Amino acid sequence: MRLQRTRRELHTRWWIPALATLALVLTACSTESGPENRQNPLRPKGEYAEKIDDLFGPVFWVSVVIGVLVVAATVLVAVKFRTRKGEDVRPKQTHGSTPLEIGWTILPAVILLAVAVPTVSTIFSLDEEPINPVEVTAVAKQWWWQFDYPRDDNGKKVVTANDMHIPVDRDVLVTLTACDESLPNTVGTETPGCNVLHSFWVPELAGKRDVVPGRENQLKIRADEEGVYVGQCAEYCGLSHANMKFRVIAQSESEYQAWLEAQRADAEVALDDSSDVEELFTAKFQCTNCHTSEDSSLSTYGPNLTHFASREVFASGYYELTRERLIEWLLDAPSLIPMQSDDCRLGSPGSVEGAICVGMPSFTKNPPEGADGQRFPAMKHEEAEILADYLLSLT
Ligand code: HEC
Ligand SMILES: [Cu+2]
Repeated sequence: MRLQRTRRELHTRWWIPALATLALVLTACSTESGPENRQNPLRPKGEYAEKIDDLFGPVFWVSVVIGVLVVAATVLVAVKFRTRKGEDVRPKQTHGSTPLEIGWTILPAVILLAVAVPTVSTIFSLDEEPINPVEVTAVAKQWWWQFDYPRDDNGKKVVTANDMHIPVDRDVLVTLTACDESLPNTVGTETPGCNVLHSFWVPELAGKRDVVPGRENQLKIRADEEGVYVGQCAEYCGLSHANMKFRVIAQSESEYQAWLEAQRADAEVALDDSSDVEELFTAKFQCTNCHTSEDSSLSTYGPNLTHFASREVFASGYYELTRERLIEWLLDAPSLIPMQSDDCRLGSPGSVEGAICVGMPSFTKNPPEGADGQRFPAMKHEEAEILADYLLSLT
C-alpha cells in the first residue's frame, strides 16, 4: 500500500522540478537593477549595436524554425515507428539514398550561405574606418578600467577611471589595452606592464572585444541617445571579474567638451605642504605610491584621483560615491571588493606572505609597507574622515 502511494506521488509530482526550473529561468527577467538593467544587447542604443541586433534577429528566427522542425521530426519518427505491443519484428533496414544524401548536404549549405552573407557584410561594415572619431584608450586592470583621453596641444592627456564620457551621435574609437608601461607586471604575465586578459563590452552600444596583453585591439562604439550605459568585463580575469563594470556617459558635444576641459584642469584643491591631509596622504600612508591627486594626466597603479569627486560611482562602478562608503573603503577596501581573496581581506600574518593581492590594500587589517619596509600603523577613523573629505573636494 505504502509503496504504491509513493510511486503514484512520484508520478504526480513531476511538476515540482518543472516549476523549480521555470522559477530559475524567470530570474533572468529580474528587474532588480531597475526596470531596464542597461545591459541589454537586444535593446540597442547606437548605430553599431543596431547593426548587430539587425543581424541577430533574422539569424535567431532562422535557427528557431530549424530547431522546431528538427525536434518535431525527431519526435514524430520516434512515435510513429515505435515498437508496438505484441509486435516483435525487426523493421525494414534501408542503406544509402542518393537523393536524401544530396538533399541534406545541399540544404544546410544553402542555409549557412544565407546566414553567412549578411554576417560577413556586417563584420565588414562594423570594421569601416570611423568618421571623425573621438579617441579613447581603455586600459583594463584587475578589476577596474582606466580611460585615457588624447593629449591636447600642450601634450597633456586626461586619465580617469570607471566613468567613460563620450559625445552622442559621434563615432568613438576605443583602443583596448591591458598594458601600461608605467606599471610593474601582473604576476603570470610576460609583457612589460601588462595585466591579464579582459574583454570590453557595452551591450547597448557595440559588440564585445577582447583586451589582450601585448596587443592593441580597437572597437568602434556610438550612442544615439544621451544617457548612461553600463559596460562590463566579459572575459574571466580573476576572482572579482563579475564586478568589473564601468559606465559610459553619453553627453551632448558641448557637455562632453566641458567635461574634458574640467578634467584637464588642475586639481580643485592643491595639497598644502603642511596640512593634515598632506601628512596623511603622502607621508603617513603614502597613498601617492599608487595614486596621484594632483595631475590628471598621469597613469598610476590605482585610479587617478585628481578629479575623483566628479564621478558618481567608484570601485569599478560598484558603489555610489557617498562619504560613508568612501570612509569604509579607505579603512578596509578589500572587504568591499566582492570576491577579493581572503588573504587580502583578513590580512592574517603568515597567510599574507606571498599572497597576490590586487587592488586597494586594507589600511586597518593589512596595512602596506612604506619605503622604509615598515608596515604603516592601522588607519584611525578620524584619519579616514580627513582623507575622505579631501577626496570629496576634488571635483
Ligand atoms: C598598493 C597600492 C595602493 C595604495 C597604497 C593605495 N591605493 Fe587606493 N586604490 C588602489 C587600487 C588598485 C584601486 C582600485 C581598486 C578597485 O577599483 O577595485 C584603488 C582605489 C582607490 C579609490 C577609489 C577610486 C575609484 O575611482 O574607484 C580611492 C578613493 C583610493 N584608492 C584612495 C586611496 C587613499 C586615500 C590611499 C592612501 C590612504 C590609497 N588609496 C592607497 C591602490 C592603492
Ligand atoms: Cu576583466
